[in-house]
Amino acid sequence: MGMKLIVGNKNYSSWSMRPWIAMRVFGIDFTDEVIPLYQPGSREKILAHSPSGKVPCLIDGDIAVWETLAILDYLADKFPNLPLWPKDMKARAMARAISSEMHAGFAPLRNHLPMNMRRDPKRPRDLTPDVEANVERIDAIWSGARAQFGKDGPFLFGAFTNADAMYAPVVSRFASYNIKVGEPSRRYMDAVMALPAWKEWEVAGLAEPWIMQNNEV
Ligand SMILES: N[C@@H](CCC(=O)N[C@@H](CS)C(=O)NCC(=O)O)C(=O)O
Repeated sequence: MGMKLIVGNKNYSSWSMRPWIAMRVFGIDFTDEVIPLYQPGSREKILAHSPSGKVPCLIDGDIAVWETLAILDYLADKFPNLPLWPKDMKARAMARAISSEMHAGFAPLRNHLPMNMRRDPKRPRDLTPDVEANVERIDAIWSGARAQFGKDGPFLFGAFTNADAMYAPVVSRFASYNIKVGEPSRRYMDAVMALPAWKEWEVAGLAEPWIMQNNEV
């Protein structure tokens, strides 16, 4: 039986987008199952697969992997010939560090600018100092990786890696809330949003019927 990725609503579930886009970009065969979040019965449906009660969760036969970074590492272990992490040690160290920084951090940005691909970017949104500090740090991460490691392609380490997957929902948020970043980061965002896998996720998200409370369009 093939692998299955349990995800939340594609319009809103930033964590779900990360392993999904990595698997698509790397051509890994899988199916997905969307569990709409925060509906009656959502929690039970998620708990049937994921003991943490959170999505994403990858099901590979009798193995279940939850937590986004653990899923990305599982895929790197399962497919050692795919460059899910950069091969070069220095680039790989940075890719893992910035991915961990994303996984553990940026709470103000995540709380203040929730992913919502339907949002009209022309609607203004004031940023708090905490959010501005997060934006500055991410702009520095993106432009720094691009300058140091990005010469062989448009992504953080040239070719697409798990680090790009970790930041893909941030690209979505920056686009949806019209967040200003420097030119190298802007070009990086354009490259991520031009991926066929991005488009596929976005089309599916925009077509979903579920609307969250406090949804802004
Ligand atoms: N640390 C987790 C975070 C996962 C997470 O917060 N997922 C959200 C959706 S984006 C979720 O499952 N929410 C449902 C709930 O909390 O009931 C990871 O890395 O995967």
